[in-house]
Amino acid sequence: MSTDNFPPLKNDLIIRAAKGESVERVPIWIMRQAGRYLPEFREIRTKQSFFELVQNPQLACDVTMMPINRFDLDAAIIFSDILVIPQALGMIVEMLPSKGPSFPAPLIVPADISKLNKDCDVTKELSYVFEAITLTRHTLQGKVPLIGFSGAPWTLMSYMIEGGGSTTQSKAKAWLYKYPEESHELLKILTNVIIDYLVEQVCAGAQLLQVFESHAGCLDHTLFVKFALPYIRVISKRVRDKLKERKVSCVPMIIFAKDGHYVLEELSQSHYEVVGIDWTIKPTQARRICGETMTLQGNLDPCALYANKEDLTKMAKDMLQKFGHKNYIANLGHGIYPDMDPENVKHLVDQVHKISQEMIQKEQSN
Ligand code: 1CP
Repeated sequence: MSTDNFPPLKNDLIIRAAKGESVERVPIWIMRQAGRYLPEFREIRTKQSFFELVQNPQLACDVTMMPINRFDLDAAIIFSDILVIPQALGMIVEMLPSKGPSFPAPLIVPADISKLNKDCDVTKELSYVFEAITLTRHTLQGKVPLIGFSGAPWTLMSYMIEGGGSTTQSKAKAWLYKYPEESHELLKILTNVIIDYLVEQVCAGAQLLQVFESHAGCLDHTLFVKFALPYIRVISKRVRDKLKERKVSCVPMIIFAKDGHYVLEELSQSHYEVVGIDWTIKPTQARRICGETMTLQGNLDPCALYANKEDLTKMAKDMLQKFGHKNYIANLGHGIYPDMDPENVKHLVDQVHKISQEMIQKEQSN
């Protein structure tokens, strides 16, 4: 499938917001918008395993389109997972029902790094993601932009050592204290793969990129500045340089460090167009730290979707007033949960549009 005849983009609100340009209404998308809260996703999952969906470009495209067909969202995000990178490096990752991702053979000691296929050919190993992106760009017919993504190095390293989800990340953190040099070696391997992966996603048709540092909350400022931030910065710089070399236009990049309230200032100076804000951060504080000209994304508590519609409307309005409609992309402060009502997602999306449009019109008439 060709990458040089994509249909023209009809809704570029999120791209304009990311670049700090004016918008008629605030764009909104929802982290984990394609997933288990949708009955059509649960239906397809009765027939296919999670990674069968991810690895089949047509099915990954179909799942990506599910929330787009239902709601007036302003972006699609390619259906995949951050753990495809450890898979490309040769690790086995299984998705266990009610447990989530699991690595039967995690990294235990630094010598295990040598088992990784560190010179893996990303173009080949993850070709199914790039095919899914190209197919989805055509299927979207320019309705909304398509977001590509990757996990950040520290978050991927912690999964590879913990072997799955963990509340403390203590095994992975032990590496940072016991084996700092080898930790840097692993983080560098991941960074190189992530850079190639993001560049290829843009070449395949991704129109924005989000980097997920989901495990920022387990680090302190010193560890984050030493083991996470330098790699986050190298990624944004090298992705831009490599795209330039390939004569491909760069796309806006979003950094989302969950629970990274203690490094917001550093993140806002890391050459990403957008900083994602989790729900624990006061919007006014995020604005003060990151500055008025930085585009912020977030940060409604995902559990607000359990509220009744009237309260949800009030919370959407409050969020818009606090962030302001300029330099802003509405989203949850983390991913949506499986037991949430799709009707409330629709309500939130529509209310963000309605309220922000009124705010903008009112300001223009003054
Ligand atoms: O059983 C199932 O059907 C699997 C559920 C599921 C889904 C739908 C997982 C397992 N991943 C996904 C898709 C996914 N993962 C997307 C799709 C696009 C969309 O947003 O709609 C994205 C962007 C991700 C990214 C992802 N995977 C992150 C970063 C975002 C975040 O939540 O911080 C993380 C940490 C993962 C790992 C992962 N994959 C799946 C689960 C349950 C988890 C989290 C496990 C844990 O550590 O608690």
